[in-house]
Formats: sequence, C-alpha cells, structure tokens
Amino acid sequence: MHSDVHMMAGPSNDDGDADVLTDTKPKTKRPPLYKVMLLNDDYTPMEFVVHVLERFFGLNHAQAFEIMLTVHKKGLAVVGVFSHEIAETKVAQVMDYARRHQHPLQCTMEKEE
Ligand code: TYC
Repeated sequence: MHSDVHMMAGPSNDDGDADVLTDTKPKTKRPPLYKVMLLNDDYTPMEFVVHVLERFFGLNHAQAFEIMLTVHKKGLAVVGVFSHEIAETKVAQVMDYARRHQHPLQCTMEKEE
C-alpha cells in the first residue's frame, strides 16, 4: 500500500531519469545592490558637496574633495553602493539636507548591473 509517509516534496523524482529536468541549484540569491550617485549643477558650492560626502558617506576630506571634483568635471559620480534600504536613506538624507540649505544638489540611486 502507498502511504503518505513515503511521499517527499521537492524536486526529487523516482523515474530513473537522472533528475535532468527537475534537479535545481540551491539558489541563495543575494539581494541587489544600488549605486548612489551625486549629480553636478552650476549653483551648489563645492565646499557644501565636500561636506555632504564627509557627513553622509563617511569619506575623509581628501576622498570627498576628489569625488566632488569628479562630479564637477564628469557630471555625476557614484559615491557609494548599498542595499536598497540604506541607499534610499542616503538619498533622502542628502536631498533633505540640500533642500534645507537651499542648494539644488541632486542625489539619485540606481540598481547595480
Ligand atoms: N559645479 C558646482 C560648482 O561649480 C560644484 C558641484 C560639484 C555641484 C558636485 C554639485 O554634485 C555636485 N560650484
């Protein structure tokens, strides 16, 4: 007699067909990462951008100055790569800080790859 105690869930089968179609990789997919970017504009003072990079992205002054200059010259730069939640928080913090200081500085996020 067939009994429930012998039934197994999942990809296994018992047709002797070597599990070609149903055997799958154990997939532990890492969550996606997000690039946080700063955009150039003509009005935000360079020192303010440097301060933002130090304050919200934990960069030292030299690193912050370098990234600020990259944004100034190239139009934008990635300032960090984070989980979705952390990236959203960084973007919101920068946008709010810039707004409070009446600078048009823009910060955005984009899924990596
Ligand atoms: N272009 C600005 C200036 O000349 C400086 C600046 C740099 C602004 C980076 C925004 O994300 C930025 N004052």
